Amino acid sequence: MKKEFPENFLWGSSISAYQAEGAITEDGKALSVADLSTCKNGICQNAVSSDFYHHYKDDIKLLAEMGAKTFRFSLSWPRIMPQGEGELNFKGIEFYNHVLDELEKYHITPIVTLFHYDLPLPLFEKYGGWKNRKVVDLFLNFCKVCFQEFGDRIHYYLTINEPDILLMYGGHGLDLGGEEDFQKHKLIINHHFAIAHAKAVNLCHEMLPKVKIGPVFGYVPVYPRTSNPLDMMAANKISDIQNSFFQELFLNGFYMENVLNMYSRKSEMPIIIKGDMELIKNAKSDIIALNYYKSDVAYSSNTDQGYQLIANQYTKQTKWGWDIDSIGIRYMLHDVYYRYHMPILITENGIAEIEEIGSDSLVEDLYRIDFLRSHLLECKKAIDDGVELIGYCNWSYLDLISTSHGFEKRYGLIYIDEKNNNKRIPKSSYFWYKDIIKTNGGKL
Ligand code: BGP
Repeated sequence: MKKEFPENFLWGSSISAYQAEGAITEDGKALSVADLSTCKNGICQNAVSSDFYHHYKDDIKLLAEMGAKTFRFSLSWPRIMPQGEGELNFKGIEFYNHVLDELEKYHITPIVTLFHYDLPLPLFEKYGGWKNRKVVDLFLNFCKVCFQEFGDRIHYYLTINEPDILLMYGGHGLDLGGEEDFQKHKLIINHHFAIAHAKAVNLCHEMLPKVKIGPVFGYVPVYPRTSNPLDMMAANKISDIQNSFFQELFLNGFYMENVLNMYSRKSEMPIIIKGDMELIKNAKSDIIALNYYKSDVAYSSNTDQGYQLIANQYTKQTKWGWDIDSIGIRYMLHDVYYRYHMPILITENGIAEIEEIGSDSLVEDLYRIDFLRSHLLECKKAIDDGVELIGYCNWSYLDLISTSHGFEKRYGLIYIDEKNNNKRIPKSSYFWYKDIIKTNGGKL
């Protein structure tokens, strides 16, 4: 018999603090490095962003009306601890307690990321950011405060959002010291992420034994262009670099030497102190969170070493050149589940467009419905194949600041009309998703 979505499947939607909250210097919050990186040509859209900080009650009400079972958001370190260390900002803590109150009111399970790119700026100014091992301990202090303050009101914690994408593409304030500095230190930064992750997992298990915690990867499947064995090797190599390297490190405490070698010309090697690898290996995550947007195609430029990416002739692309590949999500689920055998949460999946409200005050985002439907159908097939997928959150719940293109690149189920006091306008996809949740995927 075909397996369906389980009855307690966590249907939900996702945002992150710096991309949605706004209020970047309000009620005691300090700036984060991410706040600076999204300011372009002097325009800081993130100062207001989707203004979730002031609209959270209405937003969560709409979320409940959609039937959501879960909400994935992140805690802003500089809102809770403005200097990144030392004094707490009680207004910040109060804000997240209010968010949790609203979620509890509607029986919505919180899934919370502890670090979604927004390192407090003072920690960059004082210590140079994540390249300094001291920041690992400061992050752990921040986690301790969160575990103390919010405890098991939060059912799932995620440690660091997409260390893989951060390392591969930089930005998000990691490069405030300049591109060269980032390239040089990227493996050191990544090692610090892995230690920070492991310590947060252990601390969570110690302080909150009932709560689940795990990493978040941004997984990009890589296909070979042809059946030429060299193309397959090229695809494997790129997948090792952008996927396996991180999963093996964070989940198994193992460094893939082929990838380290590849970096060795441009980057310093990670500084591994005695006990580090045991620490990472022994910190057992409970869940794996995966973000999925697209796949890539690789080919070999005819030597065993050279490899490149090329457009996929079988898929369409988004305006921003990302391959739209629903089967890729099933490929990812199989690959990760049958390698690590742990429950999986999809914490991001979605498509962006440049959108405006129609004259009838509607946003008919049929392409988003197509995208979400086709991806969810593949998730269902993966469940039928035995993958333990326990939840799915689309990216994003609200229109918010894209990491690369500000408000121009919209992902939300809800349109934010920034010209009209940030009015919330549910798009067609909101109502479609509501029906899907109501029927537990039956209407896909
Ligand atoms: C992921 C990030 C999100 C989100 C998404 C879309 O990597 O976790 O924060 O922004 O990508 O990317 P973009 O905003 O660049 O389109």
